[in-house]
Amino acid sequence: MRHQVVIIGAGPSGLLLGALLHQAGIDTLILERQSRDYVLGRIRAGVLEQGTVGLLRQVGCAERLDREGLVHEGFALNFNGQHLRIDIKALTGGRTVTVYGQTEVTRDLMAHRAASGAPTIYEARDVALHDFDGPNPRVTWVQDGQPREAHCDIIAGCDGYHGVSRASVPAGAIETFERVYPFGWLGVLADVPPCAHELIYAGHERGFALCSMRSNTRSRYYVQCRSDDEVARWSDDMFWDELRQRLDPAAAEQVVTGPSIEKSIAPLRSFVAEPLRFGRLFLAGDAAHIVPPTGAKGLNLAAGDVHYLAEALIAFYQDASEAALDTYSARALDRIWKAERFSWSLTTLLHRFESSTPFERRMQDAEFALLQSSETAQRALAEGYVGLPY
Ligand code: RFL
Ligand code: PHB
Repeated sequence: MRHQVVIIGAGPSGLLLGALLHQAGIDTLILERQSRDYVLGRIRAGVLEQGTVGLLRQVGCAERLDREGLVHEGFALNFNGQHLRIDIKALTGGRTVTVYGQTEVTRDLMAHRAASGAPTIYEARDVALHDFDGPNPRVTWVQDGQPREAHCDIIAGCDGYHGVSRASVPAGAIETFERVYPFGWLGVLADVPPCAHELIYAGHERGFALCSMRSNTRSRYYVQCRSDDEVARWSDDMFWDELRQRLDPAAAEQVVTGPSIEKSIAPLRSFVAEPLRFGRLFLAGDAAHIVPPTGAKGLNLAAGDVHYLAEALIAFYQDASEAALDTYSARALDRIWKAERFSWSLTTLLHRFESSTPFERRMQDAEFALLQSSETAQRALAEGYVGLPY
């Protein structure tokens, strides 16, 4: 079996890369460890930057997104009961974000790939990467109990934080940077109307809370919890009580409660691996970096990486030159580090750190006060939120 590019992972990074390369006539194989249903069962991101929406349109995979996605022109910050709306559209010269779940993006990309006839193998076990330090890499895996092998020119590691791609790089060739936050997010999905038309990010003595949504009838809420917390400890009633306590009274009053249809805890982490290229292996998306979800950057950063990587691979095949491949890592990392800074700073502003000193709490207060009084500070926040251009 031979393919030009073997992509490891059928999350948003792998599927979007597959779509961009297919459009350019480049033949790809996607290998995914999980089943299709398992991948679609993970509830994750909800906010898409314009650049991400643009890429989905470019590959012809935005029909439902354009119909069902909710365009947001602003979001709210609640800070110890004070309310501040960030008018992202006015502050960024007309840019907006779109609320459309990662599950739906993935579902649309899966259907698009199936219709294109390009191959995806789900439940590919024991995926292993070989010989990527030379021009003829190979990938092996086990399918229905049988060993399989594919030869290729390029391996794209789009297999998330726990994937095999980054783990296959010799330790001396890679440098990693990491901060693990001492808390997580407990998320609840419920078929109730959202408490507000726009997202609310709340910083409170009791901890952070976020009011988000998937549609006008489905809400997604989060509260900061202990990192060692367990979902089983949280009844729905406890969750709704805790959420309302952390919001300003006007927002709390609007919260419509109902049975949760999903409840999970996500740890918070900042992580970057450098570089993103190892011979003929390229990392993209969560395989290369993690941001805490506070800035809604993870999926959008993945889309940015994939944009740069697709451009470089298309140039590689068109010009028979590695020049564009040589610059992928530096181009992507420049944008990645800025998004890391943004996500870290919003996380630091809005969460309660048990270890924080009185001085550090006053710094959080001062940061919020600056946002309240300075349009320049608001603009910097809005620019980070809508995402940097590619
Ligand atoms: P994924 O989605 O993890 O997909 C990787 C895929 O690779 C497969 N895989 C393997 N396949 C073959 N062999 C192996 N050995 C393999 N190991 C793993 C996995 O099964 C999987 O299918 O990574 P990708 O594609 O890079 O996409 C990244 C995004 O999923 C992630 O950044 C976002 O979900 C982060 N995120 C958010 N991002 C946003 O842009 N906006 C948001 O609003 C937002 N909210 C969130 C989030 C992440 C969250 N959690 C749960 C971490 C909210 C939460 C709660
Ligand atoms: C979500 O809707 O899941 C969501 C929205 C914004 C974030 C993180 C998660 O910053």
